[in-house]
Amino acid sequence: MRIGVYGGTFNPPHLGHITAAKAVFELLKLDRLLLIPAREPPHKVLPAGSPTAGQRLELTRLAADQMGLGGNVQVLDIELRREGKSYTSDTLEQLHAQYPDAEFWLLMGTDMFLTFQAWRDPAKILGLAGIAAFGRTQSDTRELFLVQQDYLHRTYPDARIFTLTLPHVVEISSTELREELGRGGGQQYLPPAVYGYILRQGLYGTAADLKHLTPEQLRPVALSYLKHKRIPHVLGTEQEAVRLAERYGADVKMAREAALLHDCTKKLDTEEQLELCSRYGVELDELERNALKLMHAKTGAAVAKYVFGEPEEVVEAIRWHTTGKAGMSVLEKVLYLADYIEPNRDFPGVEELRQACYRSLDEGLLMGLQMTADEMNQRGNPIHKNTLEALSELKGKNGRG
Ligand code: DGI
Ligand code: FE
Ligand code: FE
Repeated sequence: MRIGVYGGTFNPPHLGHITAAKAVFELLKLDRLLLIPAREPPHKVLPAGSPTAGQRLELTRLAADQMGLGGNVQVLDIELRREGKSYTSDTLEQLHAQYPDAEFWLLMGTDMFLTFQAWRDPAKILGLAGIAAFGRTQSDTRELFLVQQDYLHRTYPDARIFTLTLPHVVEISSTELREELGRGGGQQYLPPAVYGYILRQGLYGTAADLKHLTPEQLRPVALSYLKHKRIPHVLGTEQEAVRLAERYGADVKMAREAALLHDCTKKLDTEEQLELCSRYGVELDELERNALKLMHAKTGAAVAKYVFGEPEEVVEAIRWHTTGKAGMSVLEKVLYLADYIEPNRDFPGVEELRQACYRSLDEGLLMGLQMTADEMNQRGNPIHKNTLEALSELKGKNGRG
């Protein structure tokens, strides 16, 4: 197994790191990539006011998730947990013990490569891993790299060194990026979810008021709560909710905010859901306590209310987006159906459901609720009483009309 090891302070992880790591992953045909945030970099001190270790870990996890390599990229906290300076030689020793048969490649940019002989234990490092050094320009890679590569080969005859030019790698210095973030910029150098997490936590001098975000700020913040694969769904729901709100006269701003936040707790496990319930006083009924998939609507509503100060209409729309209920408002129906028919949804019958939604909101709602009930029956899952009440209310209306 070929494993890439990419260490750094990741303060913050940005598109420069991500594009380089992805390119090396492809070029070296790696099986796995390990991103390892350093606790204390050996060659510099972390600037004052840097995020905590836990925040840098989370930032790196969000960045890793954005690489689209699935489980092939992992973020390890082994350096964050080890006391003192983070030496690569120690880390590689630890990894080698864990994966004795793996072939390790150490990823590094120009600056690190050119100073490699000054690292602690270069001989030990080169015994445990090859170096994959990447430069951003031809001149970096050809001239400077050749001299250094020659030197290392003469000094460490068994060294494996692979140098690559990655012309499409974004040129960014973390120092400048941090300064730009403090001035309200920098967004273009970061994956949206990483930027959103920075805003959410107020890192690097960003001082966004979470209770009064513009849609342009709320969008990345909302994405920072999601797993990579759910991002298109939430953006699709936003689009669809805005469209339905315009058509049926719901408040467009509220529809947008409800859609962006509706699944913000979806990735949490049962224990984390229950923790939010006790923090925000969310009450669950018996079925909800036993169905993880039903909890996220309730906890998502609480986060929208207490973290983002959303108005009650938005909070309620999120609260009922999974089960529906009798007596739904137009905004609640809009979110329920936008979630169901957004452009990325692709299940048998979705086209009929879309057409029904654009003929009449209640016709769509009835069809959607019925589809959920049928599917629950097929899978042998209990149907929530709110869903049943919503259904019988709509059927009653239809019967009378
Ligand atoms: O969060 P999304 O996946 O975007 O969509 P959602 O919030 O509508 O959640 C759908 C999931 O919730 C789906 O896996 C089925 C589950 N669900 C919806 N209604 C019921 C339900 N599960 C049970 N047990 N009972 C229900 O009435
Ligand atoms: Fe949901
Ligand atoms: Fe959803």
